[in-house]
Amino acid sequence: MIEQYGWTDHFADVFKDKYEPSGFIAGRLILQQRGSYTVVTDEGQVTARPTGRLLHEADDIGQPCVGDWVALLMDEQAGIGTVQAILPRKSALVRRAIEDASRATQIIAANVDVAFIVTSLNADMNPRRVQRYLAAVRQSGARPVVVLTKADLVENAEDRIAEIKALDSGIAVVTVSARTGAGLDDFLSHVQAGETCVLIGSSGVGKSTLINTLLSEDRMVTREVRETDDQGRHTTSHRELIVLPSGGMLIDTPGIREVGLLDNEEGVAEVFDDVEELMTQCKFSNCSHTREPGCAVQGAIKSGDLSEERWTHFVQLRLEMAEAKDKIDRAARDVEKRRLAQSQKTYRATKRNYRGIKD
Ligand SMILES: Nc1nc2c(ncn2[C@@H]2O[C@H](COP(=O)(O)OP(=O)(O)OP(=O)(O)O)[C@@H](O)[C@H]2O)c(=O)[nH]1
Ligand SMILES: [Mg+2]
Ligand SMILES: [Zn+2]
Repeated sequence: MIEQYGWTDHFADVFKDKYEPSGFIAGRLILQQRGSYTVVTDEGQVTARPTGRLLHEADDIGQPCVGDWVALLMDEQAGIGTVQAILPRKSALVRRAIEDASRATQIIAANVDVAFIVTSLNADMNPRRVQRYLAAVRQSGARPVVVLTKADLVENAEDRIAEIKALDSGIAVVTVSARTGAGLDDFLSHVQAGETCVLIGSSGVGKSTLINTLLSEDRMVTREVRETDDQGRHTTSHRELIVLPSGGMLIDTPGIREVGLLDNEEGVAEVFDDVEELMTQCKFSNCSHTREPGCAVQGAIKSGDLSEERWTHFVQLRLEMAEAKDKIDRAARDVEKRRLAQSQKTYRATKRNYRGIKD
């Protein structure tokens, strides 16, 4: 059963080693709603909740999210499961809102192979935003594919398609219309059996409609965009993984609310659990992982357990994250400065008025 959901030897090995001995069962989180999850296991679908401990640990790895492989403990009588642990993720779409950089990591989807960046060919299209999504997806090592929807609504799509293609030479761009069925085969060619794909993009671009069309049923709720400004209405509020008849999987997500949220804080980040684990095993706690004796990182590179490439990637990513954080701190300071300046101005003005009255 769970093979259908992308269970691989890799996860099976990890599970057998670490979780099976405790009597846990394996499952994939396929539906995430407020406070409760649906997990598919070999015995069928069960409702599950995370343990308090897991929620507590969520600061570091984020809470269990759609796409996660988890270890469950079943309460057979109640027919409910508790999520005891999250299996190490292969990849994760990470979101951190710019205004709360300190808050816990939020994961949009886990163990994703392909990220479809969905934008409609009419009003929503914004090449700069697509570029930001692309940069973020590229960092992760997940494959980005740009999906241009509502082809039936525009006359001359060619220019717009060219504009997107010009952003990045190797980029895959698919043009579809759920209305006419154009481009659906092209889209499906990117959804390999056994692979997990996620649809991301603004509200109203047609993510859920695309899934319904591929399933030939109204599985997802969809809603008209606002006529006045063509904006979506935030119809989808949960994250859900769907298996297509072809064997590939698609995760539907709620439209991203804030335009430009992706600027520097939202992206698909590869998860480097293994590297982080290694770094805790160095002889010296302040190891710089360059030439110290007993450095577990350099040791693993030498023995071939860790590729030089992956390490460099990790170091780069950490640097970028530090830079992004600096930027946020600077922005916060600027806001504070402006606020101060403003209140001083008000203060001076009141003082003047006060004097004016008195004099
Ligand atoms: N003409 C046309 N309309 C489309 C197409 N695809 C979707 N729509 C319409 O666009 C509107 C919004 O579609 P949804 O699928 O709800 O959009 P969504 O991306 O899931 O939006 P959120 O769930 O809010 O993030 C609906 O009225 C759809 O019928 C298309 O290919 N052509
Ligand atoms: Mg939707
Ligand atoms: Zn080290």
